[in-house]
Amino acid sequence: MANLAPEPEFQQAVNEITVTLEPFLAKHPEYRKALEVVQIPERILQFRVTWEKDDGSLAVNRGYRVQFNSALGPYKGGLRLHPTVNLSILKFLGFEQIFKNALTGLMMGGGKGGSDFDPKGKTDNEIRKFCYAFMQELSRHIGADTDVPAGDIGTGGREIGFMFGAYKKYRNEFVGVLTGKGANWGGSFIRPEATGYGLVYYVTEMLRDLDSTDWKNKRVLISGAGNVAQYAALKVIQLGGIVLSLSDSTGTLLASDPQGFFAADIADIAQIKLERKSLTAFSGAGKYTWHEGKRPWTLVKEADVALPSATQNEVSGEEAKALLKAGVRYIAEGSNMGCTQEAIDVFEDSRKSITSLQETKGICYYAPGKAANCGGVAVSGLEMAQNSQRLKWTPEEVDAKLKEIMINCYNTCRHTAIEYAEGGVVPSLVAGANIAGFVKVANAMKDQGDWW
Ligand code: NDP
Ligand code: 8G0
Repeated sequence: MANLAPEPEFQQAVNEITVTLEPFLAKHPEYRKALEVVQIPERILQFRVTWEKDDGSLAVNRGYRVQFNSALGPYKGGLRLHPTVNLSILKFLGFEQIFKNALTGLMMGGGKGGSDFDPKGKTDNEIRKFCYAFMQELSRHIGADTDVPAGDIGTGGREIGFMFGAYKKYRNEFVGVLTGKGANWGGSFIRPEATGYGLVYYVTEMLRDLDSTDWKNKRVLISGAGNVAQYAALKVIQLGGIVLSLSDSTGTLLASDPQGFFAADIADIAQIKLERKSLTAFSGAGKYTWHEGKRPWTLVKEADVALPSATQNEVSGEEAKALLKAGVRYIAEGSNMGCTQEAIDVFEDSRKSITSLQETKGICYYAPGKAANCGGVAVSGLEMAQNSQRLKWTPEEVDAKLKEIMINCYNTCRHTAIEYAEGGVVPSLVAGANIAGFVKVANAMKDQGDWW
């Protein structure tokens, strides 16, 4: 084994795949070669980004694009702008993206990129200068049929607009090279909503399957207050559920009202986040309590569903136990790798412990991000399809396609788990997602001569 720099997040993602693939690999040992090959990115780009601050001084950041796998289509995945960005994080995100994109059923490869640039405390003018400088280099390496980036943490519609404008100037092409574009200049309807809505559609299938129930009066803990969390919360409310919490990197807001969060308050929070401010800037008129520096998972005595939607490793093993104790029966990741391996073990052990569907009390049914949050990239795939045809589908058409993709994804995870993963009355969605995504990609790689 080569002596490589430690990459803890990437190693965590590879380990999870390796362990959950084992039942499949035991039956089909020839695929072990594919697992070895698929772990190495096809290409990694690293570059310098210098940009000018408002006071005229120079700032410099690291820019990256991990072009991980193109067996199923052009590299596809977001751009993260956050001070914690490094190659371990982008490799884990790019690796997960390969299998997630396969699970959408659309033709997209996997990639991820970004920069250690911190949008907080920057002016809109500085953000624009950074985006142009970042795209000056990235524009040489991407293209509508090569690599199609999008937003992610710290990169929303405003940043995608600046990056698209920069690409167009540097390359003199108006093409679908980025997704998450404005709805009036090439973007798809429902792309902003897609990840949060898709997450809720996925959990709808879990609720139906395990308990023949729906969202009505379900008490839902949500972390994060960004794109994914906001739209997940709005969809839960629309379907009759009760949103108990939202959070950010500074703390958690808990609803004091039995009705939970109000949609109008989520709109106010969206505006605060657009201005890159902390949730402490939200007044809430006495309807909420603030828990400084806390995550939501240990703050309530009872809940039914948990939707981590902020960042990786945001649920620890101890917090997973607290969720089980609070009666949480469903956990689905809006964030990528939202749960630590210890947390996944707690949920998966609870699933394995039962022997009949009559005694499912006390289990927590877990859905991994690469399945539950694939709605975002799926609608990005639909945006690419619309761009290629130079036409536009209605919001209703896109929403219907998103729903169908999430239902198919759930069924694929479930059926693959039943076919390959170790028994258990309730299937392992994490094993099902990993096996189904991997087999699809590995087969395409074999056909294309990537392994033999
Ligand atoms: P946003 O930037 O819109 O929001 C991120 C939210 O998470 C903010 O509330 C932010 O808090 C919080 N957060 C970010 N980093 C940390 C951290 N290190 N510790 C605590 N809180 C943190 O991002 P998105 O909503 O787009 O993304 C959220 C997650 O969902 C990410 O894991 C992303 O990869 C994943 N995802 C996103 C998709 C999309 O379409 N956008 C698709 C699929 C997955 P603060 O405001 O204080 O920084
Ligand atoms: O649309 C995308 O390619 C995209 C953007 C942000 C995050 C993700 C993801 O699936 O994690 C995809």
